[in-house]
Amino acid sequence: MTVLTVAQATVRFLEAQHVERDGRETPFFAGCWGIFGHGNVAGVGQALLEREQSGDPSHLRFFHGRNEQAMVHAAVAYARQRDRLAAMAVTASVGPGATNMVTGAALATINRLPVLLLPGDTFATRVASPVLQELESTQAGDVSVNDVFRPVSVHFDRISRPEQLASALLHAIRILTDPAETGAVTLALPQDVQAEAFDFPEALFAKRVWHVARPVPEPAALERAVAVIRSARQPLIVAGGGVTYAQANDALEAFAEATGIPVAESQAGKGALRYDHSQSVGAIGATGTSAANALAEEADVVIGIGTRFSDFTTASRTLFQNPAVQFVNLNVSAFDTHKHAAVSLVADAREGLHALTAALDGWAADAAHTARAIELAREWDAVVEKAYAGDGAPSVADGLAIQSQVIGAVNELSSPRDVVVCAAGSMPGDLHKLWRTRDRKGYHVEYGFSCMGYEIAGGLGVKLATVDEDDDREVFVMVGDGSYLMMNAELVTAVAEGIKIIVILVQNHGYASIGALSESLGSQRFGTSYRYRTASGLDGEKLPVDLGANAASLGADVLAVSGIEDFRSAVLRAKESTRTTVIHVETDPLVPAPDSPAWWDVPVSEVSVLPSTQHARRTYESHKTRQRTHLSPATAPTSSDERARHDDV
Ligand SMILES: Cc1ncc(C[n+]2csc(CCOP(=O)(O)OP(=O)(O)O)c2C)c(N)n1
Ligand SMILES: [Mg+2]
Repeated sequence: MTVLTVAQATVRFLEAQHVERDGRETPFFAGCWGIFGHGNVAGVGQALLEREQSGDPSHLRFFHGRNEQAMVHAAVAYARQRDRLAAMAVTASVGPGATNMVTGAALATINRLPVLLLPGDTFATRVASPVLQELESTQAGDVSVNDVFRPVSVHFDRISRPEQLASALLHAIRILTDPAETGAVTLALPQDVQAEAFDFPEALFAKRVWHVARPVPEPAALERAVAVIRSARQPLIVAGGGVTYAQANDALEAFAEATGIPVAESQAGKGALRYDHSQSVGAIGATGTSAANALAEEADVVIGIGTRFSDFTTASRTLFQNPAVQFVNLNVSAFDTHKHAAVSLVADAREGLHALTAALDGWAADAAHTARAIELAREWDAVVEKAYAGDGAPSVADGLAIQSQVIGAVNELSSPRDVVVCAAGSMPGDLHKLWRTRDRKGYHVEYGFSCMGYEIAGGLGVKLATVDEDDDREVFVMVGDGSYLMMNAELVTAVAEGIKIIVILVQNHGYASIGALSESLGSQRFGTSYRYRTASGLDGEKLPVDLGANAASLGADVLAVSGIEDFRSAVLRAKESTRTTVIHVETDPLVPAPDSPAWWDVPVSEVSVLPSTQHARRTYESHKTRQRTHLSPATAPTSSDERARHDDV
């Protein structure tokens, strides 16, 4: 037996966890982020210190973040870059330190990315209640602020007795390492229990290897899927993040080439296939390419692979307009395979693709269909070329760059394996349709939660992962001024850790994204730009904010540029540097990227005194008529069957 505190036991246990997939074994926990307060300083904090001073090279590394939410972002980005085969823990104090992590927890769970959250909790004994930062609930004696983690965690537990720890830890790691279940796992640790000693069985700390499953498809399910695919005349693949997490990119390419089926990509799936593969039709949905969206409109069979089919991917269910469309969904989670009444193929993406390729041997989509897809993709690439060059854009205010030129310059000046990181604002949509992804890990846009403030912290997590894997990639963080203002403090952490990221800070004095959305919905860009208040509202001059000076004050190198040529040389200088560098560039918020011929459902007021809103409501109602339910159960057709399916409305 080993006498340790609950916190010491937790840290020792985390150090001993490993994962194995495809015969490759690695430690699962790459470190623990933390900010200390009275709820964790003498518990988890002491345990981390003790291990750091032990001289043991396998001790759990400690990373000191500046904001709890940002620490979770960094941890989640790390796990994504490592294809979920490694993760991080995050410790926070009681009260605000803990609740600051809630947004990060939701982001992790929605994006299906593992993170272990260890919020401090108030005394289990309650001897001195209420302690500083304790919520006193008249409704229940056993509630603390940490109960808000329950809906946003895939698993929540509170360790109120040391005896509970062993089974709770094992359960936590099982879920974190299960591709079908993973997300945020929260173990709330009351401050007194963290410091309490207990005689733990030694076996708890033995090296443990968790085998990350690659479930194979059930033969009957495979047969059903194959029958539907064989009946297809205009099939389309929608690749999601699951393709990359399963490292199924080569299997996808082989499947696409064997069958001639074009491949479209969701945000998380971008990079599933290189942009210059002839069958890659790029982004799909509300921010999709004209190629992917035209094929989606006509598709009779849609093969979703590792995708959640979010509203951005389906253009709020207006994208797939063929009345006979049916879906075949390959996913490791049955929760996703059943969406759109699909034929369900529960399996690891790589295993599933291998099985489909073998079972469809000798079958291919109509050659004319593949040829059309290739032609449509070429047409879109010409649009990208023009957008990168700024051709055909409306006239731009003096000296300002256009966002699509900025994206083009970063794409052209970065190496194929470099990583672009983004999360919210107008850039995720522009990147989705315009970024030329040349490597399966080259595109990291968090668009499950699209959380403003993820960018810099996420970039730091990605870069840490590349350093740990000895994988020489530059990380380009694309961040708008709005997101930057929300959360920039991890620049300090990047400087402290000597971790280099390149931050492209796009200043357009407010929200280009929500501004354009607001205008399209009849709300006249109200409250979307950063201006002085005047008698008529927030419509005065631009504010004298200098975000470059702000970044410099945090210890980053800053290159303030004007115009696109200046920007290009700054990117080259930033690449040469070994230090975290922020390139501050001003762009014109009123010049949009090439349009996506797709809609996004954002409801407009049904009644209003404003003519702009009344007009937008009429447009909204006409779009609503195109929304589909996709409820008809998928069935393989009989030979003479020209099925009329009745999905609509
Ligand atoms: C935390 C959070 N709050 C609000 C939103 C809604 N939202 C999405 S984009 C955006 C504006 C982003 O502004 P900026 O970073 O400057 O990017 P731009 O739109 O100018 O490209 C807002 C408020 C969000 N996604 N996340
Ligand atoms: Mg902005």
